[in-house]
Amino acid sequence: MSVAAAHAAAPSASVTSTATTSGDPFRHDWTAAEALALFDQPFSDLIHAAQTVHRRHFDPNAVEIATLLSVKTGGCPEDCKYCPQSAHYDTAVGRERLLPLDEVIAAARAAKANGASRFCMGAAWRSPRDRDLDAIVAMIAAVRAEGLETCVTAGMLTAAQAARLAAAGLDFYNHNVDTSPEFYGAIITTRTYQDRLDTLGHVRAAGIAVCSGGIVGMGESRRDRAGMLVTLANLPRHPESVPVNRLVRAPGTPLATADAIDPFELVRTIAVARLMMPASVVRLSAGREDMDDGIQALCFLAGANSIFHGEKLLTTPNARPDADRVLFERLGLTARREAAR
Ligand code: SAM
Ligand code: DTB
Ligand code: SF4
Repeated sequence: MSVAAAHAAAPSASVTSTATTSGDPFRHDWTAAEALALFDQPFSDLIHAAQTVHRRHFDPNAVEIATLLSVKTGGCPEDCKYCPQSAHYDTAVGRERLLPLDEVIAAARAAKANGASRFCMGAAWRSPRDRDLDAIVAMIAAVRAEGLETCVTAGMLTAAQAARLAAAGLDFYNHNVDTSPEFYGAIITTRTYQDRLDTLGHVRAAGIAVCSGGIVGMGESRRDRAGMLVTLANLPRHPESVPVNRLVRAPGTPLATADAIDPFELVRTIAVARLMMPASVVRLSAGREDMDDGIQALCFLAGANSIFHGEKLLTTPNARPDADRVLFERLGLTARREAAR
């Protein structure tokens, strides 16, 4: 199906309606077959279509720079098979304490000095306890005071917890659906897909911008990648940010020896995300450490317009900052400054 056809297609009678209540101009009634048809196009057609849509909504040469900091590392009770922070697996990551506020502020200053506009704080929790939130609220205030957008990812939230984070001024909450509903059970058993959707609903209802995406390269099929994007695009509003992570195969995790995904399939996933969620910021997220510049350039061409910049992701190495600077120069990319909402 061409993009024009995909965008013009009337909702099929068989579609379970998840149509928008927000009145935005975008589709929220995608079927898996439609998403798969986008993936199945010849590569050049797909990239051309995605770049065309990208240009309607964004400066194609501007890429948002976000920096990650793990504020509470390791010892997580969840069993996410990809994650080096899960207490279920014997990995190089140990359980650490919650970072003190002054260390968070120092990291935020360094991130800003290195060009970041967004500072994302991650905690290896199933869900935060209320006293954990006290610390997170203080971090949000301090990072905002440094002139950075704030993002937190700390597991499942109740409606009341989301409201508390909103009152603290949090800009974004990251909570990924990770994969399709069908494949999810092969990756995580300690919380359900619906749990994730419930948290996203609480975040949205609280007025915090939603950051939600997933991981490719976990052994899922193309249909699962399409299904993940259908879940995200059929939310009542598209997430403002959509991270697409390429699995970091962390030693000790059950996915340490997963087959590497074809890099063109990552590019296709970004392109289809761009087509289905035209105005969302799509982040080429984890997995850039050993990604060659040509593939990264194709990801930007396909509509990716955000990256994590800095030595480290949460616990694993990121692409080297000096390599990012050279890549931006070679491609004529600039840092995207405006807020994503
Ligand atoms: N504990 C919280 C949660 O899972 O909601 C927040 C932190 S968790 C590390 C955030 C996200 O990082 C996960 O949902 C997953 O999508 C991504 N992630 C974790 N380990 C990864 C890996 N090895 N490769 C790629 N992405 C990964
Ligand atoms: C997201 O989608 N990717 C980031 C962020 N949200 C929190 C995390 C990537 C983690 C990669 C493995 C690690 O460094 O532990
Ligand atoms: Fe815990 Fe998050 Fe890692 Fe899952 S992804 S094990 S919830 S830190």
